[in-house]
Amino acid sequence: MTRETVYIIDVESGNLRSLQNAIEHLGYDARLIKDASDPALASADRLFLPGVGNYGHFVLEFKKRGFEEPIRRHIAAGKPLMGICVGLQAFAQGSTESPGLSGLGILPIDLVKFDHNDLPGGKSVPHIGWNSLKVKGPETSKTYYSLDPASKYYFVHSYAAILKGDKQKQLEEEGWNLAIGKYGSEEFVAAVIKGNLFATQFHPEKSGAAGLKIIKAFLDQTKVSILPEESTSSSDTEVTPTGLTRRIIACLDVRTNDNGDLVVTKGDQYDVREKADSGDVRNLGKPVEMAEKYYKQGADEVTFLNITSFRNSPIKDAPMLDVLKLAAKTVFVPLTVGGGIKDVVDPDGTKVPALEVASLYFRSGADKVSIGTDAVLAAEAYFTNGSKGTGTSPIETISKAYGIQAVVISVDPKRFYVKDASSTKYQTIKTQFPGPNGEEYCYYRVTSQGGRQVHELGAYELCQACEALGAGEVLLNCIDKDGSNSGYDLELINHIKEAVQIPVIASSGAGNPSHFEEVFKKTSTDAALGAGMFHRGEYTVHEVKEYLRDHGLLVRIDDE
Ligand code: 1PR
Repeated sequence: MTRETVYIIDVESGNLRSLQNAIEHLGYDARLIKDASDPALASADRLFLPGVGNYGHFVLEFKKRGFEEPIRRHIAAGKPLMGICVGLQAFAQGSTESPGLSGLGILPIDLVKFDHNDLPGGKSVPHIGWNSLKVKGPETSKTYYSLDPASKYYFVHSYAAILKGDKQKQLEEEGWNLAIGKYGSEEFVAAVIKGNLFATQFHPEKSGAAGLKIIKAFLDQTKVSILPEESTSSSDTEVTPTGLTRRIIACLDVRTNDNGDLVVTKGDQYDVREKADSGDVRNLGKPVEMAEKYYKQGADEVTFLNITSFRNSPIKDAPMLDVLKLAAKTVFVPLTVGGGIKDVVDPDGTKVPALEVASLYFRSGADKVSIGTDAVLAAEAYFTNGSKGTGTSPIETISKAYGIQAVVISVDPKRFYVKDASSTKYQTIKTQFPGPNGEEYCYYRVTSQGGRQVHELGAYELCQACEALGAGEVLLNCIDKDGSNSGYDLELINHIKEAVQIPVIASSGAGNPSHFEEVFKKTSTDAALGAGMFHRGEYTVHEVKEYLRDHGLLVRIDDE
């Protein structure tokens, strides 16, 4: 049977591969339209307009490629169009992210940045994670393409169509059906529908089974009605201050073993070789299969770290590109890839800038790239340069092109004890776990090259520098805790949460579900990552989530 083709407007903004994969998974063909000269643009019936990253970059590129008039004609002709994320934002009038630049002005609202000071103790911006939405408006006759307020959807954005004053009423009076999201106390447009125009601020292609249902409903043009009464019922046990669920990430450390096979491995304090017998690299399974397994178990994100990339990974051979491409076909939650995101030189001498390396990963299905060694180098250069960026570091170049939400820094700190706070220029903490000589203070020195090189720089200062340079999230490992199964370093996590406003992912030390409960209850971490306990089969992600739910924490449990 021939499959029907639908079209995706390609403004070269982030990961379009995943949307294409989701559409194909649902039984349709998806083709990209790169500019207005493509005849398919006029003849297409259903169009997708996805976008991530910087508003100004997206809108300018959209207009430069000649899409504005054809898209207006498509909408005026009553043909279906679905915008996603910045693809929704483009319909607004403008955004404080890019002052002076007009959007399409179809949706009469301006976008503004979420307010970090909205909650006591601060609210992380960007808004990253799984949140719910509510459907407003008259109880009947509304059509919502399977939007379900009992489900959770994946959001990643700093700016939003925030509903202030009587804006919601005004939009509804103008015929916009709204699904409303809430981040802290700020209510914003999570999805809109008016006639043939449908747009979501969240990423349905990254929202597991619940998101796939929405894409399917749009593809099939089945506008299922949901009554607000049905929708509000929820078995959630906790109301988090932000509205976000407790995000659980499965992490796969990947490298080639001594036989040359790409395997998932796991270290103890970063040592990945077996202690006994052979001393081989520990082989815990195949990366793509394991990613798929964790997706099915309900992981909210999957992270791949190519842990030996620093040794030299000519871009042509980058084995992780194939891992990403394959994983993105079946894993419909966000994928992060790290290791080797830096300026590289191919064997033939061709220089490949980090931005291009990252672009290859985004085009292969990654949503975020994670930068380790180069983040340390960039932070050192930042301080040498009088607390200013050089404009050339990978953090800066990638976040400028793809948005800060696409750039994670992976921090590999080691605890370092000092006699008192004045014996170092770095920010210290008074620890509950004194050092070998009774030292009551410590800070965390950062390392690079997988812990091999220790730098005279504090993790607190590193994170602040990287946030200033344009990083959007911190993956906070801890070498002392890695593989220990003894729980997270709670002091480190609280220390870094104080340093930055961007989200922090707690990593290293998870050994059982109670460690996840502890890190969410005793710190303000935005997410928690586990590796060894999942890989060794001791617990599934689903078991961790059930445990958290049974202990009163809000988690996403996908219904498929
Ligand atoms: O420096 O930009 O090329 O990136 C290299 C990446 O590889 C960095 O993100 C660095 O953290 C990672 N890496 C390098 N060497 C190792 C190693 O283990 N020998 N792994 C390594 C880091 C740490 C965590 C781990 C948690 C949870 N892995 O991601 O998964 O500690 O483990 P647990 O739950 O079992 O305790 P660049």
